[in-house]
Amino acid sequence: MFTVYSEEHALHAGGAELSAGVLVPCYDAPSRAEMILARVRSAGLGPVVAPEDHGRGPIERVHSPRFLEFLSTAWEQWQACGYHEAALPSIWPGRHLRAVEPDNIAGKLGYYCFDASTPLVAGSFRAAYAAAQVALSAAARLASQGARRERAAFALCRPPGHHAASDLYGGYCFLNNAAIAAQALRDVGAARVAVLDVDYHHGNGTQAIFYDRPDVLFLSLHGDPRTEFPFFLGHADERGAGEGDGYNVNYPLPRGSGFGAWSEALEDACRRIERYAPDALVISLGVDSYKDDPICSFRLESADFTTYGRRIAQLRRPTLFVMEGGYAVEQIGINAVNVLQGFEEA
Ligand code: OKP
Ligand code: ZN
Repeated sequence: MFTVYSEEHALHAGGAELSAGVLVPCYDAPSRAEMILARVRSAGLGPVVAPEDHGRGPIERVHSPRFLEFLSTAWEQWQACGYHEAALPSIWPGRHLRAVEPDNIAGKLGYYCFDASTPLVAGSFRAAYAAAQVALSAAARLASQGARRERAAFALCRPPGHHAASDLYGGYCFLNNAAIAAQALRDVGAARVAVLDVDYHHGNGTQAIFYDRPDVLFLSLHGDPRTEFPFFLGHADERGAGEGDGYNVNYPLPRGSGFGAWSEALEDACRRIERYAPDALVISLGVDSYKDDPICSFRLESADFTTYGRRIAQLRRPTLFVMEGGYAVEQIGINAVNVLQGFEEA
């Protein structure tokens, strides 16, 4: 399987996130991507290539121009106020307030960012832009005609993307790599695309982006938002809206769920994907469902990742794997590559 990887992910680093009332080193550290890359190489998964630059056009198909303008200039605005530490919001337009975009950067951060775990530093936008290009370049491999066409590709993205909506970032995510790739696949001729999100956390951004559309089916297995981040989306009764009614499927699972409950939900998701018969499948591949993940509670073993990779392959669709979360850094490469190897051996 082809892997697309950009070293520019490392430009997003050095921040701290607010956790349990204190600033702690970011869980989304550059070492995550480096560990996955090392495993891709040592396992002999296949060639590793750098992304091509597809420009801002395909990103603008998903994210609003104002949001992109904000993200690409936020660091300069922050610095102009005399701040040197990573930019984090500390106020939000919560209930009973008015979500009108302020002029001041401190207000803008709360307007465009939904949590205090996503620091923005000098290189954050460039890293996020590179991750989007990684996803687009991997998607292009599935869509290309002739000898370059692949059955599957791995977009080794960092920072992740599935929490980012059209004009909102957070949850370590700035640009929604999986959504940008899914839209790009639509734009080159796929009539229907399914996005299956297996990250521990609900893919609230991806859900929001495609919520009213029947041409992109979104399915997500995740920790129940009643107890798990991102708390404010991901319930089972969110089924899509308008023409998109019936094309959003959530599987909230209780804290501490093991592979039994998890793979039952996956089986239901796979049957729905089969019925939908998409022209392409995008997997939001978070491996934070692993038993030793420091911020998650599911109990998957490393071997379970191979097992479910095999099941995804049985869908027999052109498949794009887009890296999302996973914070047990020592095991992250093994778990991610196990999914890809399981897929390849099926
Ligand atoms: C991103 B992805 C822990 C708080 C965690 C953010 C979690 C983001 C997960 N101190 N808050 O879905 O893996
Ligand atoms: Zn996650």
